[in-house]
Order: sequence, then C-alpha cells, then structure tokens
Amino acid sequence: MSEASAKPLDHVRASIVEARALIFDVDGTLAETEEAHREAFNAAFAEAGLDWRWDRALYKELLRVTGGKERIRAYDVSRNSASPQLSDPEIAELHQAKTKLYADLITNGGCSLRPGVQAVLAAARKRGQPLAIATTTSRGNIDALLTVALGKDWTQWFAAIVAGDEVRNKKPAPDVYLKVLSELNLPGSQCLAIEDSGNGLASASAAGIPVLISRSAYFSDDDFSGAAFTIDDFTLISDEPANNSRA
Ligand code: XBP
Ligand code: MG
Repeated sequence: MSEASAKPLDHVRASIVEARALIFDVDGTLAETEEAHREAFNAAFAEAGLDWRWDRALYKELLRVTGGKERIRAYDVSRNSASPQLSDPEIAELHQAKTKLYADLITNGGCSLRPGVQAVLAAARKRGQPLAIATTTSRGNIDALLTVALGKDWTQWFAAIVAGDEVRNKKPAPDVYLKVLSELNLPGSQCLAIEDSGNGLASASAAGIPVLISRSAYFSDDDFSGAAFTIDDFTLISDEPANNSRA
C-alpha cells in the first residue's frame, strides 16, 4: 500500500529538505525494534524466575506506557495479584537485565534500519542538514542498534542525541524534544520530527515541532490526525529502492 494520507509526497519531500534539522525517534521509526525489546523483557522475566510472559497483543497494550521500567511497573500494578509488587530497586535490576539482553540480541542478531531510512539520513547528510535523535530508550540501546546499522562512528551522523534516561519526563512529555532543540539551538517550528507513535506525536507537538509519521508495526492504528504528514514507508520519500535499503 503506497500512501501519503495527509499531503502529496512532493510536499513531504519538500518539507524534509526545507527543515533546518530532522529529529528522529528510534524505536519503531529508525528500526522495528519492539519485537527485540519484547523478547528481551520476556527473557529477563524468565531469568528472574517470574512467570510473566508478554505476547504481542499484551505488548501492544503495554506500549501505551513509554519506558521499560515504567512499562514493567504498569504491568505489575495491572496484575492485581496477591503477591507483593516489585520495589523500585527490583524493577531497576530487572530492567538492567532486560537492557543487556536487548543489546546482546541487537549486537548478535542485528536489527536492520527500516527500508528507506538510511537513504533519508544519507541524503540529509549530503546536503549538510543536521540530524538529531529524540528517543525514550537508553543511549546504550541506541548505540547497540546504530553501531550495527551505521558503523562504530554512528554518533558523527547526529548533531544532537537525547535519550529517555537523560530527561525528567519521557514521551508523551516534550522533554526529549525540548532538549534536542536547545542543543541544536533551533526553533521547533523550523524543524521536522519523524515519529511512529501517538505518544511520539504528542511529545514532538508539545515541543512545537511539526511531525512526519511513518507507520510502524505496533502503532499503525494510532490517531495521527495531529501530524503534518503520515506515510507508510520511507522508501516513498527516499530514492532508495525498497529491496536495497538494508544497512
Ligand atoms: C520507545 C519506548 C521504549 C522501548 C523500550 O518509545 O517506549 O520504552 O519500548 O526501551 P519511543 P527501554 O519510540 O516513542 O521513543 O526499555 O530502554 O525503555
Ligand atoms: Mg517510536
């Protein structure tokens, strides 16, 4: 399905080129990472002796809560179990184990960038347009993903990188985007945020940044009526053929 639901693709391409910076979300936008996150959560639960298992349907619901630690807490509370809830240190330990398992999965198995992403990034670099990252996940997780996808010097692609553990409030709060804007020293209205979820859209919008949504596996049916543009696939706006887009 080739579609740009909000405006014609030429407008999307023009907005990308004209933006003073492109600010990318990571999970679901640069790559379809959530299945690796889900697998890592489940492996951490098993390692910790918990009989918790998050299937895809449950994980889709849980993804409404951004942040791994916050998601574990929300699930624990929702269980209404007679057994005591995990303490904050127990959740932190569980999440630390999950983060290591996730990095191992990504480093050993890899997780390709979504088709067309690398071409969009490379074209921006070629025209000297700053790129940035605003994500809920941790810097270590971005490092695992982008070291495989873009190489060990991946940080050189980005003028600003802000992770969820570096701000007070995670998405849908605007904190990560506001910190990126302050590091770029640019007004939000002149940048473009590239996101895949309703929470990401809310976060960037609250920071005053127009949003291009590229629908991902888990969030394709979110409400994107507040987005400037909605597309299904980055190959529609890059010159990269769909079958030649892997990092
Ligand atoms: C991504 C998230 C993250 C990941 C897991 O949201 O919500 O919590 O699912 O990462 P977004 P951590 O794409 O909107 O930034 O376990 O490291 O939190
Ligand atoms: Mg996302």
